[in-house]
Amino acid sequence: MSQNNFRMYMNGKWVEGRGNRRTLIDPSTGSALAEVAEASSEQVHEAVLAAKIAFETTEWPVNAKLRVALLYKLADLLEASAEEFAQVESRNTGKPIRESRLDIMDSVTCIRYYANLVESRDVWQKEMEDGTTSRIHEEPIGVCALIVPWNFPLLLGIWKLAPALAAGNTIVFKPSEITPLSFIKLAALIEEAGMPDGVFNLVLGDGAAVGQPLVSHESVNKVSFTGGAETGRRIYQECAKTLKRVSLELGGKSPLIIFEDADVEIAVDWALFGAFFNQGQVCVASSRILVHNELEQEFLKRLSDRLAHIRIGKPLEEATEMGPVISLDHLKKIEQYIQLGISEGATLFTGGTRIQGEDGYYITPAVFTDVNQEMRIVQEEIFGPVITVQSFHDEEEAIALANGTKYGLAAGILSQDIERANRVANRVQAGTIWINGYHTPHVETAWGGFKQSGIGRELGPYGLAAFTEPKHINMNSQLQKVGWYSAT
Ligand code: TXE
Repeated sequence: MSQNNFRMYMNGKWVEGRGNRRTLIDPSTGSALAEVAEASSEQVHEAVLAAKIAFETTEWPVNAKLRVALLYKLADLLEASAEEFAQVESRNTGKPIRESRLDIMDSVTCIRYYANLVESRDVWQKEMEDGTTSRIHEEPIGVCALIVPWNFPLLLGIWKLAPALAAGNTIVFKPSEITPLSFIKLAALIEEAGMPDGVFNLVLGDGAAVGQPLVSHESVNKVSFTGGAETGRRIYQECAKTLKRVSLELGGKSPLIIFEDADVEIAVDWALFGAFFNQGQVCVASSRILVHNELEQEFLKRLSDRLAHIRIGKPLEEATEMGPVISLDHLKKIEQYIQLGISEGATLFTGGTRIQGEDGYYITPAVFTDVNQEMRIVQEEIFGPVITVQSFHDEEEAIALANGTKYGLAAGILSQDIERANRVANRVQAGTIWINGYHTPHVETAWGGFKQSGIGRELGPYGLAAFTEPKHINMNSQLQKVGWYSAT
């Protein structure tokens, strides 16, 4: 790794943080991975200032060709070092290497998508009934603060960075304080791609010392945040003070509905994938399984057989199917939820125990049965390998259970009756619904939540719109009198 590794990138230079020092931990061993120097609040201010000056004085906001060329170059550079990035991501987060590889390739695809979208976008224009012409320019917003969590450090960052840059904004980027390594590495590629100074700035640090001064800075025009619901609410309030534009992606409690005509083997396969990908630390994880009562017993039996064979292991080993969770604090939080479920009267059907002799943050996938809709383990996001299984008798009950939380991020429906699946999809309140599938985020579409899962959408044209100000220009080609008031 280069000497730039654990530094920040601001105004085209690598700088040493003057704030807190943090030891990053390898979640698969519990031992130190790296030392990072984080930003002081003064350095946050310097980063915002650099972004503001770059927005006001460079050609970045007005030269789409320059932006498109740079994004294509960045995608090529990232693709060329994909395996290195995957290894860094797995070391820092604990996710199995095969999952990190997917994240990196999805990141490359996303950067290319937004380069192409901007390259092929025309200005909307129309002759109006009154003889004037209207056109709409999509202008960048200005300085954008992008704040991301630890579960998909590179990919969730790219979902914001690629459209924000493509639209012509300048950026102050803050990764999670516990998983900054892949974005530090990406900053080196951004530099290599030839980014003008000040357009992209990387600050390191936690929410209190760095996130808060960033979000409240008067020169930040837009905040795009992915993370916990509580933090999201706090950021929304802070942004209201200066009417900053805000996008929030805040997680969920997503249902997977399994109808009686589904093949049990296939249903279990999707349930495992939906619930335990990335150790269940996924905003759209299918943490609530809703299964038709005729199928419930067979489903549970097959589920526990399959769970017993999941290969839990070291993130960099090719055979590993599940790694550790992100941190000791998070492991304890998951365990507290498991205790809560038991004290609420649910049955811990299987799993939920630490692996003996392991210093890493490993826990076996947990399944709760005998749950009801009011329990906190059904209502609250646990964000780990813990699922609840509820049964239903008919379509109406399935829809009521699916919609019965404050969240509305995603849902899955498994059925051979496509007409019914579409009917149910129309009534489930969620930003993404997979019929006979789960998890795949198609970059051309939309990603985000109904209800308290957030505000706004990422990906597709929606992701670009989140970083633009539409400007309507109406033009009369001749200067004529309006003639509204009587002549004297
Ligand atoms: O998230 P935080 P945490 C959920 C999940 C998890 C819980 C807490 O349930 O258990 O949130 O996780 C930055 N101003 N999700 O504590 O605090 C912080 O430094 C500005 C769901 O890790 O929301 C980090 O970069 N920034 C979620 C980012 O916000 C602040 C993914 C996320 O951290 C800040 C992750 C502040 N005041 C957790 N406080 C999803 N939607 O997928 C913190 N940050």
